[in-house]
This record gives sequence, structure tokens and C-alpha cells, in this order.
Amino acid sequence: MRAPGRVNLMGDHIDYCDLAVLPMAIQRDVRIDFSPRSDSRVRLFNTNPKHAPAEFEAGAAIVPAARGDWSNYVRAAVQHFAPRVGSVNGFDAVVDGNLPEAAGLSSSSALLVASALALLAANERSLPRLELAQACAQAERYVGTNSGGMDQAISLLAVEGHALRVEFAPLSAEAIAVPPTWSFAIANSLTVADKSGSLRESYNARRAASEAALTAISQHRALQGRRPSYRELFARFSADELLPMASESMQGELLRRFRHIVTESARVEVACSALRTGDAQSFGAAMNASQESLREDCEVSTPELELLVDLALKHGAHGARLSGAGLGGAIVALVDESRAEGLLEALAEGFFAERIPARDLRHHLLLAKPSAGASM
Ligand code: NG1
Repeated sequence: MRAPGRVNLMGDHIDYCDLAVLPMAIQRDVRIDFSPRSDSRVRLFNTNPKHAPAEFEAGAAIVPAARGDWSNYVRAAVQHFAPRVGSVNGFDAVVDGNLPEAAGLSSSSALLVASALALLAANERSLPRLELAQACAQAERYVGTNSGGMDQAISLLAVEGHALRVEFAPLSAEAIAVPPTWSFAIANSLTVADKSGSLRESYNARRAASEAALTAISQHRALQGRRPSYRELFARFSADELLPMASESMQGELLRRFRHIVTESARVEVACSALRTGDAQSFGAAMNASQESLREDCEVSTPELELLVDLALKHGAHGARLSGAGLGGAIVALVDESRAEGLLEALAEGFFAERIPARDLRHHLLLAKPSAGASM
């Protein structure tokens, strides 16, 4: 079983508001080799020696391993899907992968998705992909992150050569072709974005702020105390109308978080149009505006991410932004194919040379290939 990681091209910290996002699956993935068992035991071995083997009983109430333990993503999938399967067969599995972990490239969701598919296959079951993606998003809450559904959706629904405009509630996806002359470079900031561990609270706090901001704006006279969803709000008011309304309804951090949600959601539409028409300049400008918003309003950038973005812009990128939850993790930069190698060299020299041995470079710096979703 293989499930890809992803880079998010536009729309961060808004999927949990059920607002559309624009991720793309990449060529790096999590792979699980498994054989079904006749009992309900799940036995796991990871080819990365950092991750200890694990073993548990499949069922509806699986005790989690310690916070941050890799096996929790498999436990999450098995606990969620075991009751659907009924009398469940477990599996023996070897887990392997080439995604940098905790880099904002969604290795955790890829592991969960691959585990869900393995459990279903071990029990000769299958589910429609859309249903599976929704269920995997719910399943991931087992690890304590109150996440949105972007990562599971892209890992399951991605189409080779395309990015995916993903909408939520109900989940749907539109594949948009990536022009062959566009390259997306990914560079890992090497600072850890470990959502399942210490950064869980910061992530959940942003989601909580998105809810609180909605409650605050519903007190505005134009809404008369009726609390809409973000989608309803955006259907009724333009960004230009909403921002002054927000200034009257909230302040400080909450206002900044709300402003990020409003402007980022608008940028997803700009980016989708630019992708459809092959307008790299507009796409890049939207990426740059997104980075500013992620830094100033969402407050999830770091000095290392800033440095990478600056380097990318100085060396030919149309635009660059952090990708995913931030607070570490990777950046993504849009560059013309003809300038991509030059950009990689500049990032290697300007950022990685003094931080990691050259042999590790390929792991942390790559050109993304828009890849297909999970497969057996
Ligand atoms: P990453 O980048 O994998 O930490 C997280 C969430 C997404 C989304 C982004 C921010 C999980 C599994 N994924 O992604 O749903 O909210 O942050 O856009 O928590």
C-alpha cells in the first residue's frame, strides 16, 4: 500500500473552517507491506530504527501509545475502521517511507491513509474514496489534533499531473492541471513541526480562534447574532465588506486570525484561476501575500522559513510561502522549469550547506512532481 505526502500550494489554516484549499500530492510517500492475520492482532515494524516496533489488538477502543509515538497514526486508522469491518483481521506490517517527517508534508496523514487501506484490504473491504477521505480525517483526531480534512483528501484523491481544489462539507475535489513549465520547489526548514507533540496546542489554538472569531462577528449588527458558517459568511459578504465589520467586532490576535482566514480563502480562488490560465506571476504574487499573512496574521512562520522564502525570491521564484501548519516545516516556491535547478543550487548553498551534510540534501530539498493518490 502506498499513500503520498503533499505540499499545500494555497490555503493554510482554513481547511478546518471548511474553506476550499489547493494542495498537490508529491512523489514521496509512506509504504506499507502487510500480510493479513487470522486473529485481530496488529504487529508493526518500521524500517526507520528511530521508530520502535509496536503491537496492539484491533478494535473499537485502542489504547494510544505515548504522545508523539508513530504507531498512533496506525492505531487511529485501525480504531476508526475496525468497527465498520465487524469481526476484524489484523495484519503484520512493515512501514517504510521517504517523506521527511514533521516537515509539513503530511507524513502523518499518509501513514494513517495507508494504514486504513491496509486494514480494509486485510479484511477484503473497500470504501468509495470520498467517504474514505472523510473517515480518515475523523480518524486522525485520535492523536489529539483537531485537524481539518485537507491532508487525507489529497492523499486519497490526487490525480497525477494535477493539483486539487478541495472543498469540504460535503467533500469534493476538482483536479487542475499543473502547467508543464511550472516547477514547485520544496525546502524543509529543518525545524520540527511536530503536531502530535508539543505543537498540538498551537495548532488547536488557531482552530479555536477561527471559531471564536466567527462567534465575535456574528454579534455585528449586519448579522444580528445569527452565527453563520464561514462559507455562508463569505457568500453573503465580500472580503472588502468583512474586514471593516471585523474591526468593529474584535481586536488584537482574534482580528489578525480572522483577517488571515478571509484573505487566505480569497487567495485560494486567485491561485486556482492563475493555475487554470497558466499565469505564474499572479500565482506567485498570491503565494507572497499568503506568506505575509501566515507570518503577520496567523503567526506561524519562523526565522528559518523566512530565510528560505527570501532566498527563493532572490533566486528566481515567482512566489514562495510556507506550506502546511507552519511553526517549522517546509516552504514551497514556484519557479519556471528552466530556472528550477538554479534555485535548488542557491537554496543548497545559502541554507543547507551549513546545516546538513551534502548526502542528506536530497531528502530535504526537492522539486515536487504532482503525483497520484494512494494505491495498492
Ligand atoms: P500539516 O502541514 O500536515 O501539519 C495541518 C493539518 C491540515 C491543515 C494544515 C494547515 C493535520 C493532519 N493536518 O497540516 O489539515 O489544517 O495543518 O493548513 O493536522
